[in-house]
Parts: sequence; C-alpha cells; structure tokens
Amino acid sequence: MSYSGAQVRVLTAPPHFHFIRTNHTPEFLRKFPAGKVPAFEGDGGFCVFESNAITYYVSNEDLRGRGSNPEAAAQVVQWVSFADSDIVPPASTWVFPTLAIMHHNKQATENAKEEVRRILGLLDAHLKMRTFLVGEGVTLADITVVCTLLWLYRQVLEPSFHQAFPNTSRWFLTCINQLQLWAVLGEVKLCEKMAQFDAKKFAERQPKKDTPRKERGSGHASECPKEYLLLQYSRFLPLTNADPGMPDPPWFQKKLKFPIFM
Ligand SMILES: N[C@@H](CCC(=O)N[C@@H](CS)C(=O)NCC(=O)O)C(=O)O
Repeated sequence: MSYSGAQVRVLTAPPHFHFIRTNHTPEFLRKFPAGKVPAFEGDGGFCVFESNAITYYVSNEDLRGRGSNPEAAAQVVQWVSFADSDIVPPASTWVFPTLAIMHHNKQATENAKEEVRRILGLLDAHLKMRTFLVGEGVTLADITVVCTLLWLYRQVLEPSFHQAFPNTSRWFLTCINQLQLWAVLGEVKLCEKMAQFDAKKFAERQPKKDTPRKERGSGHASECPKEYLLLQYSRFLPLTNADPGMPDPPWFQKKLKFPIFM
C-alpha cells in the first residue's frame, strides 16, 4: 500500500553505490551532472536529481494537489518550497551538530532555535482549523514538511519546546501515524530531552588529514553521509510502495523497481 503506487528500488550501499566515490564517477556525472544524491533513474533511462523533483515524479495528481484545483497545486508547491528555504537551513544548523556531523556555533544555534520557533508558530496558526496543510488529504506538502521536521522532533524538540505549538504537533503525529508514512519511517521516537553537541564525538568523525580532497566531497555532506542521507531517504521514501507490515529497508531492496542512488 502506498500513496501513489510508484515502486522504486533504493541503492544506498556498496557494491551498487559508494557515497562520494560513485557520485563523482564520469558515468554518474553524465546522468546527474550535479554529482549529488538522491538521484533517480527510471527503467527507460529517464534521469532526474533533486529530492523534490524525484518526489514530484514518483507521486500522483492527488499528492501534487492537482486532483482538486490549480490553487491547491500552487499551495503544495508553496509548502515544498517553504520546507527547503525556511525549514531545512535552521533545522540543519540546530540538529546536525547534535548528530556530530557539523560544528557547533552557539550564536548560530540560538538563532536557529528562534527561527524554528517562528516556523512552528506559523504552522500552528495554519493548522488550527485544518487536518492537513492543503485540502482534505495528505499531499506532497505534508510529506515534505513532516520529513524536514523529522529530525527536529527526534533530536531537539523536547516537550517543553513544542508544547506551545499543539496544532503543529497534532498534525505531525497524524501524518507520521498514517500507514503509508509509518511503513517507511517506522516508529518515530520523539525527543524527550534536547540533544546537545558532543565535541569529542565530532572530533572522532573528522576525515583524517591525508584523506584526498575528492574523497572528502564538498560541504557538510562529506562528513555526514549517513545521517544526512537518512534525512534525504525519509524525504521521498513515503512515496514508495511500502507494505505497512514490513517497513525494514531490506524489504525495499527486494521489492522496489526503479533505482534511486543515495
Ligand atoms: N537539494 C538537494 C541536496 C542534495 C545534496 O546536497 N546531496 C548531498 C548529500 S545529502 C550530496 O550528494 N553530496 C555529494 C558531495 O558532496 O559530493 C536535494 O534535495 O536533493
């Protein structure tokens, strides 16, 4: 059972995919010039990168909001863009250091917390009289925004922080408990106590000085493939043909049809 019925095969690990190496090969770059993941290749050779473009492609008209009217479709794009432009940056600034995948900066973290507060408040007001972000059912707007909030709710949004935003939390819980999302995300363990930066863990995770530049990749992603990839993974897997009874990734490896490199 899934929202769209699309079937994808996810390749995340060797021998199919080796982060930083595979995505820098000429063969990969020919198909996906940005050299980044996630990247999608269809059965007929159609290639597309950027997680939002991939989710759009593997979704259906209802998820795109086009089942109702052009206004709803525009609102879906609005929330997907908002997730990228307004939620991902502060969420990454606050959460990544707690996962030891980015250095901690006290002022930046404080600013990010305030920004997250603003976002949760904005969502809370919007969701006061609504079950979902757009229309009467789940759309790409809910899937994308939920997935960008996922690590916040897992790592840092302790009850004392999110209790001021009950409508946002009700909607978040409604979405993650939908069978289709649950089948992919599994049980989401909500944060009880705000995670903090661990300098020792961060130091241990730094690439050795003699690691070649091309093996290190660019930006924070090079230091944090696992967690960041998981974040990306959760952003579009809700659209796959998941069986709620069998949410574990190995099941996807066997069942999914189109490859996605992550
Ligand atoms: N906006 C892109 C972000 C993609 C991205 O930054 N991918 C990172 C890892 S999550 C990557 O592939 N980096 C490769 C590299 O740094 O070599 C999306 O949503 O797909």
